[in-house]
Amino acid sequence: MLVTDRRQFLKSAALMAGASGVAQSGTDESQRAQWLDTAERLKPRLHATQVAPVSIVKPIADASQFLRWRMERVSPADTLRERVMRRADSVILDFGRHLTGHLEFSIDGEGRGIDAPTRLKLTFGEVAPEVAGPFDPYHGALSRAWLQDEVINIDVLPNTLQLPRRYAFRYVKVEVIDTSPNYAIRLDRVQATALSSAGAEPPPLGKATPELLRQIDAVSIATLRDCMQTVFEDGPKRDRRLWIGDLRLQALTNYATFRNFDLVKRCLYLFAAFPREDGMVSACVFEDPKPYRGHEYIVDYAALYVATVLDYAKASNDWVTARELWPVVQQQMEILERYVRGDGLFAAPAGAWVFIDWNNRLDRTAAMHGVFVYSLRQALALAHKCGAEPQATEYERRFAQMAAAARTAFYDPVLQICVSGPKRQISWATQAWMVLSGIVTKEEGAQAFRAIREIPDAIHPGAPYLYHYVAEAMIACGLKQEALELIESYWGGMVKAGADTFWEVYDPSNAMLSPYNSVLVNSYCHAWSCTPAYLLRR
Ligand code: RAM
Repeated sequence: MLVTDRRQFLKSAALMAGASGVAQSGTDESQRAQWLDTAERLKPRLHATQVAPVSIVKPIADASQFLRWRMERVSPADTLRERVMRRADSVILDFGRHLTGHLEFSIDGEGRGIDAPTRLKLTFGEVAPEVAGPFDPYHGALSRAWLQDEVINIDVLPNTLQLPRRYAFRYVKVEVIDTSPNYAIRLDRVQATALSSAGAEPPPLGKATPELLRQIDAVSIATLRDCMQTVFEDGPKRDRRLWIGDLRLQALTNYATFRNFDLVKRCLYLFAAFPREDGMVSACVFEDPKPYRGHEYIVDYAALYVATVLDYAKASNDWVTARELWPVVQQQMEILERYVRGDGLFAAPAGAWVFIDWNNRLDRTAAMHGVFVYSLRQALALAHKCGAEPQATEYERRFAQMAAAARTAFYDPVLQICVSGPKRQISWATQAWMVLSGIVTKEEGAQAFRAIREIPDAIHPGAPYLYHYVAEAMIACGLKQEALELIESYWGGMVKAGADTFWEVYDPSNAMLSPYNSVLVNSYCHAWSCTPAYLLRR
């Protein structure tokens, strides 16, 4: 059969490639099945840590707080067992830290005969607002089911329960919806099992590091720890899945902290195993009930898969994996190259999802061009390592052409800044990617960052994902002190606002910012926000 023949051909070609050290392009079904197998063999066992609540707390509305609430300590958590609760009573437990995991507790009843079930509502919150007020009416754009609440009916007392779902939380609110008026209930032995594949904590930053930076580092590490499950999840509350953009930043931070190389390798193979029919990697992958690809394709995420492979190989020195994944890398470049116009400018097809940042006002043309050129450079380095010299030559030629085209289109020599789109929009995203791609020189980049600081209506980043690339670009053009100041003010701002883990979105001037029309569904432990631990160790 033709297909078998083709597979045979590819297999023998791959074997030949292995012998000569030259990797081949293209992937086939049996190869993808093997990659899935590799990914599944690397699935980690999670470490479990028992965490007990530390306090009973009460939310107080407080306009001076960024999130509009502060938690006041009422009593130590072990006073819970003395608390007699009846219909409409409630209590909020504070675990003193963020965690991803399960909850269990015991419940007993006292009074005249237990003649009715007990109905409890449990609400889990990463931050105070989630347990301070009701979730409903909910107007968010994403499913209401992401909000972490449950109603349970308990028929028999005493009882010990472990809730079946996994939650991401620091606070748990328990409300007694009903019991029989004949009796009251008491809760006891409330305990959480925190899960993570992160392993041993990395050493903290040296004592000479200023306190705020040490706190930022600790929060970054906690963020990464709680997102590290059987894949690098974007957020353990939401979306609980593997996205390329998040993976890349988590992996970089992981190399500087937990150094769990196998988890990155597993994730790279998961993407490789489930490309679209034309070979483009999907933007996200789900794990359950068995791994499958998400239905979204993000142009810049596909490009950044290339960098993620290169970063991994460099950090782990596992070039065998890089060579095995080379066909996937090459295919991303091939697919994306089709969007490069004759004049050397990248033009994503209409309707394609170019992410770059959560900011609707952002003109993404220059930044996307920059991401692609950046990826060309990563692909070039990989091509050399994989013995793919013809591709290396081609990438070099493309780089020269696209860098020159970008200078003409995006660099304004008078303003000494990069611009994007027909309205010559000035944004932080554009500067960051023009620097990281090597399109502007270090000196030009440094000047552009100095200039943009004086332009208040320049388009600011909307989320930590882009703030990371801004900081990274500042470091790349020698503005290390400015990058440090950015980390202190931006991520430090979240620490000062009480973050135990870094948030998916944070705009110091707008506490109500949500890409989903409800801050309740924002994730407050988010992968792409964990990078200060990496940036501070650079
Ligand atoms: C959201 C998630 C995720 C991100 C995508 C693009 O759903 O926050 O982290 O990578 O968008």
